[in-house]
Amino acid sequence: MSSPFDAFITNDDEIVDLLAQEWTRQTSTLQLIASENFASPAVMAATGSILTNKYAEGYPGRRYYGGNQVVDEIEDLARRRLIGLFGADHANVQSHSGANANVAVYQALLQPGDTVLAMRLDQGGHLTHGSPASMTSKAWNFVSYGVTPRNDDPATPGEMIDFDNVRAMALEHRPKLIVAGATAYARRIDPAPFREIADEVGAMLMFDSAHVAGLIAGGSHPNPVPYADVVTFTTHKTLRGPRGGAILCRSDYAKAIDMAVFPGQQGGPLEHAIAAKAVAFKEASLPSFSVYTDQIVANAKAFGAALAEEGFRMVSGGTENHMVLLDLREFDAELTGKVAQEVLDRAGITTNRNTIPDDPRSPFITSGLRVGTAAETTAGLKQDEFALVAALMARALRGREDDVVIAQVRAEVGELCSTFNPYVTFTK
Ligand code: DSN
Repeated sequence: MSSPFDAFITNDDEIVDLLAQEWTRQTSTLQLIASENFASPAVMAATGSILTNKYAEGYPGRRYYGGNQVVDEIEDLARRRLIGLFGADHANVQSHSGANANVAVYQALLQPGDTVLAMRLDQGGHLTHGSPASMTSKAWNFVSYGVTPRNDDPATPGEMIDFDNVRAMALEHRPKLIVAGATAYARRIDPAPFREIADEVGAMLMFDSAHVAGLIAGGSHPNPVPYADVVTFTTHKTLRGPRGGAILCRSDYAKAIDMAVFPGQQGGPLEHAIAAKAVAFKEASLPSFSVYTDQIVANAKAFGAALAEEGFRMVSGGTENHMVLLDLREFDAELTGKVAQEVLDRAGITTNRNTIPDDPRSPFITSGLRVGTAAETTAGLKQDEFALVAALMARALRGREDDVVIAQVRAEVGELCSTFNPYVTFTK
């Protein structure tokens, strides 16, 4: 079957063919990558709109090119809708990605060499939180905090953000900026203790809400805007918009943030993506979006519980957001994240390997697997279906040497996907 969205590409057989292949992949396999989602046809239509043809360097009312009367209204609408969704004094919707948004904030608020305290990548943080592989660690002096040690007592689970460590590091290093937020952390991140620690040491606070932005918009997670000086996020994860980033900040920082994004970091903004962001912000303001985000969280809980029943260990013993971070070693000491990801790919279940706290294996191999429920919740899966997916994952991984087992799981995945097609769900 070919996608209805490629009907306009009539003169490029190679791309039409590849789009058809990707349509088949997306609609016949399960998408469990925690940072992915299915944007609505309205979001995709805006992304593919005539706005891709317009140059608009600058900001509404202050452009370096003519002909931006309509574009100004579009970008203003996106900014107003974003502020309406989360609060905040000022919005910048031009960042091409979450990574760009983070770097723009550092550029706006810091001098080269200033100290920043953020979560370490191998404890759940992001590359732009000062990983040695990222330019952020070369331009600024990052020091890091992590999670508490593993504790298998469900009453006092470990592997949670270690606020004693955050405070101790802040007191020792006196950072100019503290970064809250993570990419591989299944627990709710409370912004209040971060604000307290930032105030104690006179630091600014940035909350990177890339993963949970949709959960915040839907009211399923606490809003960091009242606590943080700056909030960054991506628009394409739980927020279910086009690929991109955005920044919210207090008015004191508005000018510096805008200058850092353009002309500091980027050239012409992607106004087609900005129009699509505006569409997504409107969708996220509807009551049905809260129902959706509550379902994401309920699905993750059910998914985690079913995976635990199958013998997987959930890092931190549970989940409170859209993701489950699995330690594979309890399930099978020999099974690496890399192999698990490859086996599940063969079975039609798309995941990503991930390091877990204190992982003895390299980031390329890993002992962990990260799964998320945002995309397949969009497709309509509920708790019972996620329990079935957990069983299918366990079967595929136990039978990974047996092609017949993999083929059987692949067939059952295909059956599930034929009932829950995200693109059909949207048009119902
Ligand atoms: N790549 C994103 C994720 O998967 O979490 C972070 O940038």
